[in-house]
Amino acid sequence: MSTILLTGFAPFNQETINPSWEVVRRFDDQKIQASHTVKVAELACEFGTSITQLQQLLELHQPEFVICVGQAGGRPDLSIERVAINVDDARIPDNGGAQPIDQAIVEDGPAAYFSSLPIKAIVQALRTQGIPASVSQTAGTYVCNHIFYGLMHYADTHPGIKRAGFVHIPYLPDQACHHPGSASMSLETLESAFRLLLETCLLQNQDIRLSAGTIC
Ligand code: PCA
Repeated sequence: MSTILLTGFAPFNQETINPSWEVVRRFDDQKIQASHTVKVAELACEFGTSITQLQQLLELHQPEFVICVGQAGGRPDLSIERVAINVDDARIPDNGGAQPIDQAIVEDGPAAYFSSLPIKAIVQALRTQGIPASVSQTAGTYVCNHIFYGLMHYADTHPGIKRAGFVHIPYLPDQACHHPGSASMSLETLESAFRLLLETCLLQNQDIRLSAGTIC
């Protein structure tokens, strides 16, 4: 039995819940395709600490697939992130009070890493089931991009991880009530989305050709 590691984040920026942990925790010890077991964990919304926690989890579980998930309040759909960049630039302090500005995540690391998830196949699979999803060209420069870069750097320097990437998700409806005008997605829809996403990762050896770019 191989392992899939799925992580969510602790609440931040005055929220009392983080939808990423709310959905991820539902998968604890679940089987996907009868070949993989899911392990879940909640990461601190803190620069540095979150990467240390993730590295410990990667060493403990030796997963084949790793998907980190975070909240992107205001985004309307599941954002399948394409690229992690080697910079921290925090608009607000993290949960530990740190606010790095223009700081490299890995000194002398590459400028960026691409996700190794089949991002286009995931978008297509979700849309086919009526779940809004898109490829996102930026995971921001806060703790989510930080963990995404830390994950991809680890995968690049340690053999064994087959595929790894990051997904941003919208607010839950309860949260959106406090942010009038913001989009939201129910926990049930998110749960269906992640089941489909995990199955797609296991079944899809190569990504598909699908236009998912943007024009500024
Ligand atoms: N979202 C933040 C950090 C934690 C989370 O869930 C982000 O997008 O960087």
